[in-house]
Amino acid sequence: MERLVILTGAGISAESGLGTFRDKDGLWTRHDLSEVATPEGFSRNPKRVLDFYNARRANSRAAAPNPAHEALVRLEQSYLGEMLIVTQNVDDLHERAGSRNVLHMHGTLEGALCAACGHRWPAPAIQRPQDPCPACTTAQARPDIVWFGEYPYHMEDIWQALRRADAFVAIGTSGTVYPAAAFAQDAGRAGAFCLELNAEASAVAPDFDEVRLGPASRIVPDWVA
Ligand code: BJW
Repeated sequence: MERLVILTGAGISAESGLGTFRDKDGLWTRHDLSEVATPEGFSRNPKRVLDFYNARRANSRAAAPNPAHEALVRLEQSYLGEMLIVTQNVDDLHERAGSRNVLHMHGTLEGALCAACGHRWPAPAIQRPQDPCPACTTAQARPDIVWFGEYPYHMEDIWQALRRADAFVAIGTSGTVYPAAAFAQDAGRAGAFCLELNAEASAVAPDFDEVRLGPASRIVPDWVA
């Protein structure tokens, strides 16, 4: 049975109107990542971090899947082998398009996490610093997002899938954030054919067997067809 692992990044949701991080006008050009995407930034100023993610959650809820998300649903429905989507994205556009087998390695905007006891629950539209944890009642509710310096989710399952993959495809990711930036090397070393689909060649393009450039809404449906 053929096994396919697809890694997606912010570029696949760009044409749904959700900003990327490192492109011109990307989120990290307007926000200091050490203040909004680290546990230390959250300790210093929880309100600033919650405001940042409340706005991101509202944008995500207002967005709709685009033809690239939809093409991956068609692929999953017709694929005769095993297909896994590993996304770095914290939006839920893959699920809302209809994809079934999706792992969110950097967490999700739709989740809340207690920084004190680790309990998880569905995030309200607006998270506030005084929100109590439903389990331990302390007021340290944060978004269920993996920040810099934190260990991403599902890593054992992801590495196992990469080791067993016949093909690995990365879509719309700059290849600058680890461990995801090393996935093409990991999969290639295990024998997978590696394909990059991106607007511009990523920082790790030499790790791929083939690179196809263009907007995700065009090149992903073209690849799936
Ligand atoms: C289009 C397009 C269109 C545009 N069509 N394409 C070496 C080894 C291991 C770790 C490290 C290491 N060196 C440093 C580290 C630590 C750190 C790290 O990587 N730092 C780098 C900056 C150097 N990593 C971590 O801390 C991670 N944890 C960790 O490493 O734990 C220890 C560990 C070690 C070894 C194994 C396992 C674990 C955690 C990283 C957490 C990242 N968190 C963020 C923010 C939270 C989520 C959120 O708020 O949304 O996640 S950062 C941000 O970057 C976000 C993204 O998921 C992530 C990746 O960004 P992405 O998706 O690639 O977006 P962009 O903007 O960079 O690129 C967009 C791409 O789309 C571009 O290529 C465009 O061309 C393209 N594009 N429009 C197609 N229309």
